[in-house]
Amino acid sequence: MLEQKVLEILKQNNENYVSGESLSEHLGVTRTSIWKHINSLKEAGYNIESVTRKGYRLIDSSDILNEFEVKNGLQTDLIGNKIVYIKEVDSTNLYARKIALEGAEDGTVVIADAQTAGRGRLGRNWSSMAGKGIWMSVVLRPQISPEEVQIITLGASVAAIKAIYDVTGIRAGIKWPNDIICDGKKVCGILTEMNSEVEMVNFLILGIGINVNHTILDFPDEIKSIATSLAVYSGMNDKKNVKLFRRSDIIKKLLYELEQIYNKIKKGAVKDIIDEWKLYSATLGKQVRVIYKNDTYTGTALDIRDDGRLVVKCDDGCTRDVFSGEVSVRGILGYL
Ligand code: BT5
Repeated sequence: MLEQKVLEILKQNNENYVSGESLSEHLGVTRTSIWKHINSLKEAGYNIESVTRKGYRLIDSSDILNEFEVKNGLQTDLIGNKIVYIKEVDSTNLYARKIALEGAEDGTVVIADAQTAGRGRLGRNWSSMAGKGIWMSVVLRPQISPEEVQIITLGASVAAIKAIYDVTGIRAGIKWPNDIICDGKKVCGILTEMNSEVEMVNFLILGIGINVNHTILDFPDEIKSIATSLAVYSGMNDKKNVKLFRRSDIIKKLLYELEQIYNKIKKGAVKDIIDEWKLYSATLGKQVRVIYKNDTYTGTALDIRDDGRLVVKCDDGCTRDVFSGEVSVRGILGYL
C-alpha cells in the first residue's frame, strides 16, 4: 500500500524532513497524491509535521498500534505471518477461536486496541481499556495432547517476562500459573483455551493481556489495589517521570519470544521451558494458600512438574500436586 510506503520512508529519515517532491518521484505518484496519503496517516494518529519548502517529517513518539506497526521489523518466521488488527472487539480469544474454526493458519495473531468483554479464567473478566494495553490472541496448532497444553501457558509467561524486560527494562515475576506481577501487582494475564479431541489438540488460542500505559485511575475500582501497568510501575519512584511505552515494540518482541518457545515445544524441549520458568518464578519457595472449590489449605510451593503442576508441601505434612484451572493460589500475606 502506498500509504505504508510513505510511512516507511518517513521512518527511515528519522524525524528529518523529506520533500513532497522526492516522495512523489520515489513512489511515482503526484504530489497531491502524497499529500492525501500524508493526511490519512495523520488521521490514523501519526504526528507528521508539514513545512512549506521543507516537506514532511514524522515525529515518532506516539504509541500507535496497527498491523503495519507490528509487522514492520517483526523477526519471526511463523508467528505473526498473518496479523488481524481490530479497533474494538468483544474478546480477541473469541475472535481468534472463530477464525481458527474457519481454518486460520498456525501462528495467526489477533490484536485489538480495546476489548468490550475481555475474558479471564473460570468466567472472570479482564479489563481491557482502549489504547492502553496489549490485548492479543495467537492461534496455535501444535501436535500435542490436551495434557501437555499447560506448558504453552508457562512458556508464554516466560516469553512475556523476557519481552517486557527487553523493551522496558522492568523485571517482572511469574505467579503460578498465569499471572505476571510487578511489586506484587498483576501486570499481565494469560488465558490458554483449547479445542481438542480426546487425544489430540486441534488448535489452541493463547490469549495475552498486558497493562502497558494505564495510569492507576484507568483501572476499575475493583482491581485498583491488585493491578498495575508497566507505565505505573516504571514511575513508582519518580511520579513526574512516568514512561510511556510503545505497544508495538513489546508485541514484536513478545511474538519473537513466543516463536522461540513454540519451537522448543515442537522439539520436545519442555525441560528447558520449565527451567526458565523457575528462574522467573515469584511463587516457588513461598507460602501459598490453595483454594479449590470448598477446600482450602496452606503450604509451601516446592517445585513445578514438567506438565506444569505445582508441588505444594502442605502444612499438614503431605505433598500435593496442584493443577491449574482448578485452584486460586494466593499468598498468605496479600496477593503474592
Ligand atoms: C487472566 O485470568 O489473568 C487471563 C487474562 C487474559 C486476558 C487476555 S487479553 C487478550 C485475550 N482475550 C481475552 O478475552 N482474554 C485474553 P484470571 O487469572 O482469571 O484473572 C482475572 C482476574 O484478574 C479478574 O478477576 C480481576 O481480579 C483481575 N483483572 C481483571 N482485569 C485486569 C487487568 N487489566 N489487570 C490486572 N488484573 C486484572
